[in-house]
Amino acid sequence: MTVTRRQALRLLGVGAALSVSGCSLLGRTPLPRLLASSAPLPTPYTVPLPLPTVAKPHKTDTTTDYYELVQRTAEVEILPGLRTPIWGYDGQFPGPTIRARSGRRTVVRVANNLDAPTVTHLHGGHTPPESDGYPTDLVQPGAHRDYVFPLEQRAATLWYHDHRMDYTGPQVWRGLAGFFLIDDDEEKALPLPSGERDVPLMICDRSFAPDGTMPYPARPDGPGAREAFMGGVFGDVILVNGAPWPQLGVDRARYRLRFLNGSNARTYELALSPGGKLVRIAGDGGLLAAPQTVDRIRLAPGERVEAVVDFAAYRVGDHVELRNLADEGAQARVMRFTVERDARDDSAVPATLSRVERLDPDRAAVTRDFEFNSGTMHGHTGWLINGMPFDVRRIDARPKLGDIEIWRLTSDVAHPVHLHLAPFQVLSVGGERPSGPPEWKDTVELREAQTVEIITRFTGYRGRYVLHCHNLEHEDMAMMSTFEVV
Ligand SMILES: [Cu+2]
Repeated sequence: MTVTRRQALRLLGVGAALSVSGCSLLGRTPLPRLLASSAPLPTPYTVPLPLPTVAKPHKTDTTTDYYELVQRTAEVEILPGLRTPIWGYDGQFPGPTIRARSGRRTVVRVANNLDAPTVTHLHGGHTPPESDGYPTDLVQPGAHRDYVFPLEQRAATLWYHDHRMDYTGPQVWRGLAGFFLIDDDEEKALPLPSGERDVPLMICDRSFAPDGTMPYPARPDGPGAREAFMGGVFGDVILVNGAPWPQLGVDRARYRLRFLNGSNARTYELALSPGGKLVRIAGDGGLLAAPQTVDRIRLAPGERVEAVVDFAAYRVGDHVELRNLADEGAQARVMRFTVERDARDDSAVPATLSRVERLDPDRAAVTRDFEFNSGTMHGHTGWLINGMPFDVRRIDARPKLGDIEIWRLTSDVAHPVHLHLAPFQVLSVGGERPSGPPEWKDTVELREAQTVEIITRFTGYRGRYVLHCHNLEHEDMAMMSTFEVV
């Protein structure tokens, strides 16, 4: 990987700033601040995998389903025998799963019973601007807001989570996140595993104090303290659907696993042990054109991948571990499946899943550059886009409704970049075209000192949206930019 002189100088500049807190970049990703748990932790693979409850609409009519979620504090048992205070949609972590239908309007009333303002964003939603969760569209304590989702989009695994300006990291850490699954006729017609064999898996890391609380580091307001946040906040316990290193008993049959990386900052590289195939069928933006058999899946914060695993490849009694190859020790463990019984399986993974249009770069109206770098803001170090911190008074791009555009994203260190409103396709990574057919995404990982070109078409709605880093501490440290579709 080549690092330009400019990038090298920039990295050295950051290194100098970080040396204040005893860290040094030396051209590498900033050292993560791993919060060590001091609570007693369970033996991995002893806690059963919980499944989030499925929300029920309180009203439906010919066009619309109406839901209501109440954001409130609750105490839940995450570590056996300890009570952990959380902030949750309906007091749950993860929040209730919303199962919605493509093209069917879905209205979610979010009532805020917390003592802090919130913002809710439907990640992956093709949503009008007033319901997209712009970071300053606050719902104050005691108030509520109706988020209207037309869902004129294909089937996909989406999720909703807090998006409050400067506070998304701590508010998601406390539990404000849940699944939002969209289906459609095309997907329903496929013989993919369904029902109990369609399993959403929200993976995130947290740390625990002896009393069971999940402390988030104090806000880094002073110089020095802020630098400790530069890499993002990392926990040492891997949770799946809110349970530490859980285990799930499975049939000898195919399962559709919907992986979501709901971590603040941690990237995973998922693989099965003692080996096994993952058949990728969908990404952030729904079904791929054709399944791809892989032996590992990399997942940066905010990204989703759906994979089918056929547990008939194992014997009854076998344990199949889901490992994280990106880490070692306890953080290399994610969860474990235990193959419990033979069972009938009528599912299949068809050779053709969907049709995915390829956006043509020759039709792009404009190419824009966005550089994701650290820099100085308000006298201390922060994360910037094109040298500027997030400022709600500034619009950084004005794409025209209906236009295709190429956005060239360049990083200093690794950043998972998320674009609201417009799903995109990756055109190139480090100058190379990705192999395989195009797929729709909404979050893409920029590795260290890398340029990724994405191509997108702005459809549906005019208005103000954001592009930002989905490392939530980077986002809170101003790595966000407003664009307005005109
Ligand atoms: Cu970042």
